[in-house]
This record gives sequence, C-alpha cells and structure tokens, in this order.
Amino acid sequence: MTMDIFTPMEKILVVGSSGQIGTELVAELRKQFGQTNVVASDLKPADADQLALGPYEQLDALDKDRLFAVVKQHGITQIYLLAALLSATAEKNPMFAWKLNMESLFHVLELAREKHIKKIYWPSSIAVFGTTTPQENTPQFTVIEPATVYGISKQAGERWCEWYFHKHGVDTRSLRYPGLIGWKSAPGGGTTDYAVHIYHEALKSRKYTSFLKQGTTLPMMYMPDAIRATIQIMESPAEKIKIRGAYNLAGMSFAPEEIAASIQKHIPDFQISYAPDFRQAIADSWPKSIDDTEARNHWGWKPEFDLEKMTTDMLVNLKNLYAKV
Ligand code: NAD
Ligand code: AKB
Repeated sequence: MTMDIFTPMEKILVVGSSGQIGTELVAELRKQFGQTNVVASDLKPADADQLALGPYEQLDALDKDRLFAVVKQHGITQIYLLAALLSATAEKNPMFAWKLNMESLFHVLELAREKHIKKIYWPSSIAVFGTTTPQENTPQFTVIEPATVYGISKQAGERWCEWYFHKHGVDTRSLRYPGLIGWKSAPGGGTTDYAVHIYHEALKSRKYTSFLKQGTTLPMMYMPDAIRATIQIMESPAEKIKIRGAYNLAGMSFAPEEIAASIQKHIPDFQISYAPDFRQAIADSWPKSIDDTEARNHWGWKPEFDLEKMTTDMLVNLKNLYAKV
C-alpha cells in the first residue's frame, strides 16, 4: 500500500481517546508517528498511566472553543473524532445522543472548513442500515433507512462529511465499522458488546448469558484489523478515497452460538444461555454480512482475522491479563 509521507509537521488529536477504539488507536498512532505527535483527549480526566504515555487534554467534544484552543496549542493538523453515544445507550437517551453525535462532528468539520486542520477521521457504523436493507452481503450503495437514533446520527454524519468534502474541500475519511472486539479495552454501550463480554465470562465463570438470541448473525471485526483499516484509510493518498460518506468494511460474521462454539474449542466446559433484551430489535435491524468491495478496490483493504484466529488471540491475551491481576 502507498502511504502519504508523514511529515514531522503533522500532529494528531484523538477526541474520545479513552474508549474501546481510542485506547488502542492512540497506542498504535503513537507507535507509528511518535509519542509527542499524538494528543489523546477525552471527557474523562486521564489517570497516571495515560499521562505517562504521552500528551493528554481533558476535553468536551461539545465545547468548540476549548477544542479550538487545544488544536492551536498543539498545532493539530488531523483529528480522529471518536466521542459518541453508541447504539444501546443512544436508544435510552435519544436527544443527548443526537446532540453529542452531531454537534461534535460539526465542530470538527467547521475547524477543517476554516482551515485550522487538514484532515478528519470520523467513524460511521453498520447501524446506518435498517430493516429495508438487503441483510446478506449488504452492498456499499443500497437502501439506507436506519431504525435507531444512533443509526440516524451516523447516516446524517455520512451525508454531512460528503457535503463538506464537495462544498468546502474538507478531507473527510470514514468507515462503517462492524461490531468491534478487542481485549485491551471495554466496549462502551453497543449492541455488539456481547461478543467482548463472552470472552471475559468464559475465562472467569465458564458461562455467559447472551442478550442476543441464537441465530443473530452480525458483522464483526477484531480490533487489530479495525485499527489497521483506520490508519490505512487516513494515510492513503486523497485520490484513492472516492467515497466521502463512509466505506463498508467487513471482517467476519457470526451468531452467539458460533462464537460460543469457537470458545468451546479452547474451554470445552463453557456454556452459553440466552436472555434477549431491547438490543435484540436493534441487532435484527442490522445486516448479517457486509460487501466491502469498494474499500478493497479503492485503497487496498484486506482483513486478517477470522473467528477462530480472533478467539485464539483473545483468549491468550485475556488469560495473561487475568494472571497479572
Ligand atoms: P466508547 O463509548 O468506547 O468511547 C467513546 C469515548 O468518548 C469514551 O471514552 C467517552 O468518555 C468519550 N466521550 C463521550 N462524550 C464525550 C465528550 N463530550 N467529549 C469527549 N469525549 C467524550 O466508543 P468506541 O467504541 O470507542 O467508539 C468510537 C467511535 O466509533 C464512535 O463514533 C462509535 O459510534 C464508532 N463505532 C464503534 C464501534 C464499536 O464496535 N466499538 C462500531 C461502529 C462504530
Ligand atoms: C454498536 O453496537 O452500537 C456498535 C456499532 C456496530 O456501531 N458496536
């Protein structure tokens, strides 16, 4: 893959850096681009460990003046905006979810329109799709009628990113992430969170009650693939990014009983049971699998992890983690 040359003048701000994705993204960005070139920021105050790892600013993404001040103070050229309410939390607090998910995006888009920053990464989600979308191999361009507040905010965000690109030349890049699974950080209130919890419970108690029922197949991805895709789309030459809404991105697809079976290969006495709740309706409105042909063709995306490879890696790393505490 061809990468843009990353000049020492580039400085990255990650907004919402203490969450599931931010924790891993900041670490990888610092590895690739230098510790002091990546500023982490979140609503939460940093703990001593975070402060030791590199620059950190406590920042509310809804506070445009403070965001601007941080951009100026650090000479920021790129923002990765991760602050948001996810699908399950957003359904419980729809008005605030709309405010946070949209206003934070507008603040960053406006900073770019005013030429204070050069490039924006803002994640979309498979939640843009709804019940009227074809659920198998969901194509890039299809019916998009999301059934959740979260999905509506992602759909609107995609349209605004494209509008700012065409109208104002703002360099926006975005991926429709599937459900993300990793061992380094906890998920933050989504419908796909069960696929992280299940590994922890398998190791701790040998049993897990899934809030999604048997047969609920959803698109998922292991975090190392997601982080690689994120940095890859941001570092690709601008002319390769032909979609300025958001790209479909696929890793793997599975239902709760399939992830349980893959865990049972390592932990034979692991048991799964089912107690579906309000998140079932959200999951039922989403695709089962994603066609990411455009991401593969335009900027060379290719996933590395399938379910079995992910399960092996998750269990090894979580076992080590639990052995230390
Ligand atoms: P998360 O909930 O784990 O993390 C979000 C972080 O944002 C948290 O640390 C939170 O403290 C912070 N935050 C909340 N309000 C803030 C504010 N006002 N100002 C600054 N920080 C604030 O979420 P995540 O899973 O890391 O997701 C990041 C982004 O990726 C979101 O836009 C989400 O919609 C998208 N996404 C995630 C997934 C997934 O499976 N994790 C899938 C699709 C899309
Ligand atoms: C959620 O479940 O809300 C997220 C997502 C797929 O956007 N993991």
